[in-house]
Amino acid sequence: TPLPYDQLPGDWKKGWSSLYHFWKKDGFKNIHHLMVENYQRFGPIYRETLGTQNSVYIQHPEDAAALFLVEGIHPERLRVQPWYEYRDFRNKRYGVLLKSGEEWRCQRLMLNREVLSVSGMHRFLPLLDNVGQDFVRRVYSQVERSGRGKWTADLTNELFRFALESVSYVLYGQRLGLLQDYINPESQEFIDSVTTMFHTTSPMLYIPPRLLRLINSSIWKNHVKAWDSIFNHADRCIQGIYSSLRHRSDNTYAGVLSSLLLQDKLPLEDIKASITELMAGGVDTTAITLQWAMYELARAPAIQEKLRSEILAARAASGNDLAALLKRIPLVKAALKETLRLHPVAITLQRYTRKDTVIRNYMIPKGTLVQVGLYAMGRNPDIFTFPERFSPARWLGQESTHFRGLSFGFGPRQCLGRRIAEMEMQLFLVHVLENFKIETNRMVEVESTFNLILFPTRPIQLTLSPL
Ligand code: HEM
Ligand code: 2DC
Repeated sequence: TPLPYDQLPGDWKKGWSSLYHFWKKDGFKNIHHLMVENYQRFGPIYRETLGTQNSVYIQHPEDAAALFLVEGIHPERLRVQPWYEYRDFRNKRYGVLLKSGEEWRCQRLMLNREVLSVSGMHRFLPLLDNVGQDFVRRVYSQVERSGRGKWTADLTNELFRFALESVSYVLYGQRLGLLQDYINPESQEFIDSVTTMFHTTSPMLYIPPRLLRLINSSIWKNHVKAWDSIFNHADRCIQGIYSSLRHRSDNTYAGVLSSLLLQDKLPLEDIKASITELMAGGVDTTAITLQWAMYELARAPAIQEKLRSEILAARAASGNDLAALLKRIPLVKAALKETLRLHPVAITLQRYTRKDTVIRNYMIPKGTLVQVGLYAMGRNPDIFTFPERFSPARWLGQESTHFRGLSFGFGPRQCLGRRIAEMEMQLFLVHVLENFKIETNRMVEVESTFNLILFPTRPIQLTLSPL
């Protein structure tokens, strides 16, 4: 018989003192490292209470499988309270990110058809290819300008611009022009606001935002300011498309938003809410992942060369047929999975259990928040052999991959932007590796810090030289 819930390992009885210790250890920034420590102390399953938030933590693939087996058809994640609080404060609709129940499911299924399905994907492939080509063009012009035959820089903001250009093109069917020298200051403000929004969210995970709102603390004020700017900019983009829709005569694909408006099945305010979430969700996530991918490939030149030969062969065999090209680059796809294993965007996946569930022989009551420690899983030597090694081939060989590639989540509530992200990142690597060698100072190790998603602790200098 399973052991009772109260016998789970962990310091869960000391809710508030845990929060205090957490704060003293600078846990807000290091939550992912503290999780690795906790697993070493308590084992593969433990319970923790931080302030008022009680969760069970797991990290083994088979335990994750057991959790997702009981997620039901309306799965729910941990509620990121400040995001709800902002929308309530400004009287805005929730998009699919924040909705729950039947309304979530219904709208999510509509959106899946546009952005997650295979047919949806084929429609935006050429758009993302175009943006990838423009990035390459921009690098060549920077190389030229440097007068040194190569370009060395912290590419963070360049990649933010690339990512926003990509996702906007898919959503609105129009280019923002962010890969030129002069860019619209509003777009830069949008980029900066998304980063600020993430940074100001993490401290509010454990301190009720309602309280911070009452005392008008600066963290809450900056959070509101960031969302205001995100919503204003998205609104202007949406309005532009909305008013030009009547003048459209041809029926070529004009992006996700037009397609949703023309179908006329979702309320306009709901479309706006979800499009805004997609636009904001499409910047830091892929930009940071691409930065890590280039960092890892720069530190492993032999692997970089293998990817390049794979790409050149795929190009030779498929020419400009993008779908055919993408079928021939398994190692590039594996390199992105491997990047996300070591540098996940989301440090955990979370679900509320829908019924009493046995995990690791403990009885977990219905309604418990269970978190899968993705960062810890990715670096656990019992789960991945030589986890510190960047080795894309591990995804293609004998090693088990069962419930190990969870970077985009799982099941009906998995990442809605997954296909956009994957296509965007694959095509980016295809174009960059076809044209440039990526290098970095291999002595410099970069760690990550938690600001809701994981960011590099310091700027990463990369050098791109034409082949
Ligand atoms: C949700 C990861 C890029 C939009 C999620 C979740 C994860 C994730 C782990 C939670 C899934 C779950 O609970 O099972 C990533 C990673 C990305 C990425 C690793 C890139 C490397 C994007 C992009 C967009 C996006 C580009 C928008 C275009 C969303 C949205 C949700 C979500 C809207 C919420 C879906 C829902 O609740 O129904 N993402 N994401 N993500 N992501 Fe992403
Ligand atoms: C953060 O303890 C740590 O994809 C918390 O594109 C648990 C948690 C809950 C939800 C996760 C969040 C973490 C990380 C960021 C995620 C988010 C769900 C969606 C969001 C993973 C792990 C993200 C980045 C979306 C954001 C869209 C937004 C900008 C509108």
